[in-house]
Amino acid sequence: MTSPIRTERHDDVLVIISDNPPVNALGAAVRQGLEAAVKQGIADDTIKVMVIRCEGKTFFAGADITEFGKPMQEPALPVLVDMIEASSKPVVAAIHGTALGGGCEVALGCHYRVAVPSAKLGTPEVKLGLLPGAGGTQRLPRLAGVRLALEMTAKGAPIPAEVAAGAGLIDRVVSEDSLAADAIAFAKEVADQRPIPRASEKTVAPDPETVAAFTKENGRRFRGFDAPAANIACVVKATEVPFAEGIQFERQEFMRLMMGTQSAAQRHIFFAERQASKIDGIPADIQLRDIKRVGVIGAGTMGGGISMNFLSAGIPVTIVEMQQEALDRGTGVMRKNYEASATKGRLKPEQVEQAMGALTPTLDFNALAECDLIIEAVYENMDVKKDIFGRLDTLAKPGAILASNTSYLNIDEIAASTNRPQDVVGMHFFSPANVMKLLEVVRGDKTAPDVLATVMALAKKIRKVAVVAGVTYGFIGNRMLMPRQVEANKLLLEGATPEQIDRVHVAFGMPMGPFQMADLAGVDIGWHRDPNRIENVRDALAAEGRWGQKKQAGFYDYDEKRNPSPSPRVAEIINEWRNKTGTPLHEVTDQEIVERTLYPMVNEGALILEEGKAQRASDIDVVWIYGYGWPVYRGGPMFWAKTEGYDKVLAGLEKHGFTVAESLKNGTIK
Ligand code: T1G
Repeated sequence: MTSPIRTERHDDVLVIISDNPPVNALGAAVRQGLEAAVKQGIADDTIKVMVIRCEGKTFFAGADITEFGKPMQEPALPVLVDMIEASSKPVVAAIHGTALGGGCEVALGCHYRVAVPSAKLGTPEVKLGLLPGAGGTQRLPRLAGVRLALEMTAKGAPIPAEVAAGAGLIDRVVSEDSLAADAIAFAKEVADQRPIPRASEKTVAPDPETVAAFTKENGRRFRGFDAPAANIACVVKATEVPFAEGIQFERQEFMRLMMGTQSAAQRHIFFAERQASKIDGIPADIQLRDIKRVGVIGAGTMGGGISMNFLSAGIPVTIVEMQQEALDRGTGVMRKNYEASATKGRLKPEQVEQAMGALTPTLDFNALAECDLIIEAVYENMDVKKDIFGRLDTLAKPGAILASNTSYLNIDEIAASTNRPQDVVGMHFFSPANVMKLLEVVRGDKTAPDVLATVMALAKKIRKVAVVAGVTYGFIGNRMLMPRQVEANKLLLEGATPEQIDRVHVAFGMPMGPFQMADLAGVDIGWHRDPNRIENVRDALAAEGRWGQKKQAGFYDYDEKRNPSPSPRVAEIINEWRNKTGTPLHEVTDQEIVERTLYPMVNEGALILEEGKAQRASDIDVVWIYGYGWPVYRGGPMFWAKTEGYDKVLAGLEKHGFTVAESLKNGTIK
């Protein structure tokens, strides 16, 4: 097998080049090739200096994650980085794309770093439940200081080359299109400079105030995660002990995290997210339809948010409404959202104008005739949607994709109201649609393969994580939400309180529990609006105007700052319904709440898979991580069920009388 590493000589400069697509992951062959090349450079007296650079779209994007959990082949990355740093001849890292994780650590092991302006450096291991395990936690603070090291390791966000240069991590920012030549020129400049700068030989002073401030600022963000604290502890160690001792501590912490369930879960989601974009049975190189202009029907909260995704990606949008007032309100909210991002420095004012400039608001439905993709985002009513798709059928251009943003309704039934069901697909965005990353792409019986592939590819362009769902009521996410809600409502009558059930879900790692979520979304959502027809606790609340946060009263009472507190009136209503339904009281434990609200979701997930309404179990995990706030360190409901143990889940479900999916019974969930 040819090595992914080759070398070139440029006078007395040895250039070591990695070509390991797609992201130059530091797999065994790359490490072995690098080791051999650096040793060659050191041994060759005619070589004065070395440059390490990569072909393709990026510098090393980290250790090869697919090797984790397998026997490690020599040299291990920490050993390789130490060897590069110990070299008696200077080594220059030439960086483009994203120098991430182990790739960033290789660069820190080099004596000098040059980069193109568009390059980024980062140590995102924390997003895999890990920490930089090849000396990054010890070299980074020594080169860039405590604060930046904390930002990069514990939060995992990459930094641009300019910022890295300002922090002393990059010695020169070279021009975008001449990295190879500029790196060689730079190498020649430093070839004879002595002493050779080694990060491990530098020191960094303790800075407890900065550490305390950083930890406090990020308390909420790090809640439930193991890795951030370990990253912080390693950076602190770098300020307290000699390099070798710090490295030992880093190694120990790295192995502890690597063996933990959290990292396994987060690595599962890393690959699950990428797997989700692959559609079974459709070739990866299928011809996609060209989407130059998008039409959106409805300028409400969803329509506006959906439009912003395309405008932010540079795709012009035609947005249609029935009344001028609704149109002005909708486009006004979009501008306000953009301006808010600009105020926070996330957008430049000219980008706001560019995005809003690409928007064509209109009351003329016929303007949609020029669109390549039309997304209907009106309220959930089948007749209204069928009428809209019937009209689109007559005016949309041939080959235009017709999509519905319905959260529940039957896409096949909607498609049947046209003569082009092959062009109809579901695109279920999550509110707020310009923020939430998940997109459920609903594949109808007749949806054409190129329509599905086009929408999945478009999702990447608008920075969404797309998952294919089949036609079933509520698709993947909402269908699994229903058994949870049914059981939560039952548990209220049996003796649990909204606070207890929500506390169990928050302790589990969810951003909020079912009743806090109901109050945020609106207790009146989906309510039949007949105050005389009271069939359950939720109806009783809605009939009393307890519609949630917006009314400062729902399952909780709210103060003017929207802080929730237990509601005596709600306790009364629950009590009334307990008596009305004759539901016996019993002491509800936290474990029972887990067994009756989370296990049924896993069961429903298994049924969805058995019915072929999801391609794979990992897709279900991606839906819950990106659409419903399931804690990523638990890997999603299906992955969690595996770590929990299918037998335990099965026993819990049977104990409470649930009909269990066959695949869960015999442990064959795929
Ligand atoms: N190892 C193995 N495969 C990887 C990989 C990696 N590090 N990074 C990407 N891939 C695969 C990915 O699965 C996909 O495969 C293809 O490459 C393209 O990726 C000791 C322990 C670099 C920003 O966390 O963030 O170093 O689906 O679709 O959108 O301290 O990939 O085509 O079969 O994401 O252009 C730390 C992970 C590792 C960076 C490119 N590094 N990668 O994004 O392409 S831990 C990371 C990314 C570590 C050391 C530790 C992104 C990217 P497939 P893609 P992209």
